Amino acid sequence: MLFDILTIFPELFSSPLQEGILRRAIAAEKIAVNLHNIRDYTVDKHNMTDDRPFGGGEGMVMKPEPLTACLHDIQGREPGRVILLSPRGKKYNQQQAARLAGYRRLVLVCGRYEGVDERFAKQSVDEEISIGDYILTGGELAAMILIDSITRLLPGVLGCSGSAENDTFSHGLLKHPQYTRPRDFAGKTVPEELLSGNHADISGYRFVESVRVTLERRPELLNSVSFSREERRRLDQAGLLDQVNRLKKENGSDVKNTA
Ligand code: 9D3
Repeated sequence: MLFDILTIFPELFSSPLQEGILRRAIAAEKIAVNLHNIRDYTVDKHNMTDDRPFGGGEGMVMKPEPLTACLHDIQGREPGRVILLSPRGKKYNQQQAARLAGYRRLVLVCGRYEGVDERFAKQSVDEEISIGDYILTGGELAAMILIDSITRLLPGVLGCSGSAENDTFSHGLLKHPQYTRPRDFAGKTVPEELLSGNHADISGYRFVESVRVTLERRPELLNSVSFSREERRRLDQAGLLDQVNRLKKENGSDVKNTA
């Protein structure tokens, strides 16, 4: 998969791409990341990438010509999906990461200042994406988050196969807590169920703890989850079933329980 990044700060991308899984994905040619400095495509003698907004107001707007010239220069026979990172975009999630992982080439346009000229967005951008409801200083870190979340979904990128599948959001619950050695850490011990070696007990314990943490931190996720008879029995035993049922009733859950 090929990522092209249009930015006025290409250096921002260097260290995140030089460590860990992304570094290995690049070395193994699972992905390539080409950085393009928008300033190299400016048309005036001061190399201006931004200008004042028509109609007045705060801040600056990115000029359309350098962005268009940069796109024109790089696109060639495989233009790629052009994505503008923008606080006005559609909110990003795991489902969108999976969708974008299906493209062969993504062109990520990083805005700065108050945004880009709307004529560039209309003419050249396929979709606008926001990574969430908080304010960044520009699109670069958002683009990096797309690269990171998409790359780990590509075949052969994660060493241990299936570890992408086996994550939070694939079951719709938050993950259960994890423990490793030592068995006693500063007087705090590991839950007995995990030491039992009994796989039914271990998975039952983990299931209950997943529901417990989801109820506490992300109760809205439970609306999209359905529980089997056996799961409801486990939740009842842990004293969580009434709470789960009440929540689903209140919110008119999307999903009915099975069996
Ligand atoms: C005063 C209105 N602001 C919009 C909320 C202006 C503004 C703030 C921050 C315009 C651009 C930016 C820079 N942000 C991004 O480029 C950005 C972003 C973000 O701020 N939050 C979440 N996702 C993204 S993707 C790109």
